[in-house]
Amino acid sequence: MAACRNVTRMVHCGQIVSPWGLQIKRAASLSHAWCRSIASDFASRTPTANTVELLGKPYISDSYSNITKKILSKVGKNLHNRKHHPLWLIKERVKDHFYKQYIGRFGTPLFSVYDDLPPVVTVEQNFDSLLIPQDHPSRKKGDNYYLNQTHMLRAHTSAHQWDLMHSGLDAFLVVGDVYRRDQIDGTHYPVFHQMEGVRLFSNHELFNNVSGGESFCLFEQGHRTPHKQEMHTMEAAKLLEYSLKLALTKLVAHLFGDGLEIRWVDCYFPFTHPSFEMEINFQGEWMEVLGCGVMEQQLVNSAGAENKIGWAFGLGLERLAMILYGIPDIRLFWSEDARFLKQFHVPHVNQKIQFKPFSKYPPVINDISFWLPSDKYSENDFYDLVRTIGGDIVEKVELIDEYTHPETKRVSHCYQITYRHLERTLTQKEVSNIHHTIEQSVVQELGVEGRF
Ligand code: FA5
Ligand code: MG
Repeated sequence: MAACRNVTRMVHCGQIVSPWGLQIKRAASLSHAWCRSIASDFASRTPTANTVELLGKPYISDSYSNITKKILSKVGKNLHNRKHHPLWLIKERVKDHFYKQYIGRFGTPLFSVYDDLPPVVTVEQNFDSLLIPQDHPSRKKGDNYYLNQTHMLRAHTSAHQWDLMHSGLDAFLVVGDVYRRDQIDGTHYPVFHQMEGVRLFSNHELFNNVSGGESFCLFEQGHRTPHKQEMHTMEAAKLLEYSLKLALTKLVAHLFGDGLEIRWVDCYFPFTHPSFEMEINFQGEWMEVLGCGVMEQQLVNSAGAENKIGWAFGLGLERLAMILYGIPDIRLFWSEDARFLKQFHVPHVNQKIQFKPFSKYPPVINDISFWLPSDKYSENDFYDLVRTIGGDIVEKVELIDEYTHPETKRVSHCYQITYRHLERTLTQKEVSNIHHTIEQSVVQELGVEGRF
């Protein structure tokens, strides 16, 4: 117990924050104009007008298709498999931990690792297989990148859970690039990398797992580690929760060592119950690094593992690497600048690295205001458009003012766009050109009325 206190300080804050709930508030479908432009953008690089070829396979475009060229250009980069890239390093560190910590019956690693499953999945894999209802807001076009009505770029590595369980696996990790239309700031990027972990147990295995290992103070602040005797009477779900939090606490303790401040936040996923997110205190702010939970039995059963129970987690590799190596901005992971990449050329994956930022170049900040259209408007459409035109020189987009006209009831939004190049100083002229293109496009594509 005492040793544990030095490793991490756990706070179960009990507050209900649902990422899926947040999406409910933000989600709205794509405007038709934007959709059309993406489709034509798309068509220009395809063999026939309405087909796109991705990773060697053709997909017929339809009204769902909304993948931009910028996003397409990231598919196949596989940063997590590029030796010495920080995402590769962190993947290897986590793998190393799981290999050493969990040994199977024959002395071989318990968890098998899949890090090259293609990112194109069916809508069924991404949603239906995980019990996500047809009308769930996380399916919205405004939040995802669809190839067409049946195929999409995976929005999470959970898209592979069902298939791997169905193939008979009880313990596995999946690492891959995932794609989401999301807000723009230093910790969100439309393409990022997740690691999924799934572990299934028989009742007997579960009891041995939680009562056999060393005790770890998961439940400070009014909770405590249960005694072995008590475990006999605990419900399987409680034991699973304990086993899950134990595994994840050990992982972050292995990665970060002493002095890390973490907390568990209750949340909601359709495929786990109970569900939690882990947050880590990063430079004075709480940063969410993973989602996890006890797997819904209906899901486990449907994958053919009726005699098993289990837990799963999905962690954001960029977020963990940012904390571990002190990387201040998520865009840096895509940098080809040797001043960035060279810092991760270390002989051993567990070697300590503290990223030394090269000088920070000055930002250029411009605002954009417009009246929203009377019909649907989605902030994610706007963010996607800004990212498509501005690329990685856009550091942050913030809604700084929202105004409703007292008589007409029309709503106006004012966003502040921070432009900053990671490798050089931007000129006001080049930013003005980009900003002007955004102004024009936002009117054409999203049907807003400019207040420029
Ligand atoms: C999920 O994606 C769930 N599939 C996780 C899960 C797996 C739950 C298994 C239960 C069982 P969430 O949307 O919270 O959950 O994303 C997981 C992590 O991905 C986040 O904690 C964060 O670290 C990372 N992440 C999410 N969005 C972004 C983004 N736009 N940019 C960078 N990292 C992100
Ligand atoms: Mg989340």
